Amino acid sequence: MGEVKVHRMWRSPFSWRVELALKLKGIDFEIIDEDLKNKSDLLIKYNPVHKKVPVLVHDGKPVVESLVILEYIDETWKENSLLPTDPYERAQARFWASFIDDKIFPAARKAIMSRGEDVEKAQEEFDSALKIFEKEIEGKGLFGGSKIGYLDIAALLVCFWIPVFQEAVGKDVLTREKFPTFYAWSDGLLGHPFMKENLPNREEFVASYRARFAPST
Ligand SMILES: N[C@@H](CCC(=O)N[C@@H](CS)C(=O)NCC(=O)O)C(=O)O
Repeated sequence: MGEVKVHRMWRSPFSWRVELALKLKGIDFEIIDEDLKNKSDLLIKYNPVHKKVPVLVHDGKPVVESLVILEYIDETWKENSLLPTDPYERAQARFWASFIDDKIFPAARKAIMSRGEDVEKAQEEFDSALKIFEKEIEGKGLFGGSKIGYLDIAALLVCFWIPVFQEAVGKDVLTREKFPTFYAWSDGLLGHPFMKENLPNREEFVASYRARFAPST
């Protein structure tokens, strides 16, 4: 198995992806908490391009970018596979994971954080990205079938973190009224026994995000 370390920040949703994937695989790992306001020399050495968490260090070798790390984990430890075996389905999973990271999450962040004239435009961008995703998940269960897969882990960014983030900031961007199909799917994922056991405590998360992001009024 070798030595496995994860440089992370507790509040980072991208870090949680890596921790959850390792737990699904039953891999023991050491957590190294990073202070992102004062990054460690090791973090900068391991991730000189982006200088971000998470970084997985396997036997001294760093792997960066959460989606790349998920694939590395899946290829290194074969038990409980995360990606589908079929090449077309694998390609689809990668496509939707990138869509979540490149379109849905930035649009949500913008919609939650923006003020004034930008609010409406940001919300429209988010709505249209989420409607596209809703079409993909409509009537479906977990992407991993009966178990959690790569895209389920990637999608936690939308299912868990966006609702937490919006609650902390006090701005409803992703509501049950507007996106019932999404929430029906998301409730299934968050209600999975593995997620219930391993996701961080929601209230602690809201409090932490509130302290970090809520407007100081
Ligand atoms: N695309 C990256 C995003 C990672 C990311 O944004 N990490 C944040 C914490 S959530 C970070 O390290 N930020 C530090 C910085 O921007 O200086 C991934 O998937 O790993």
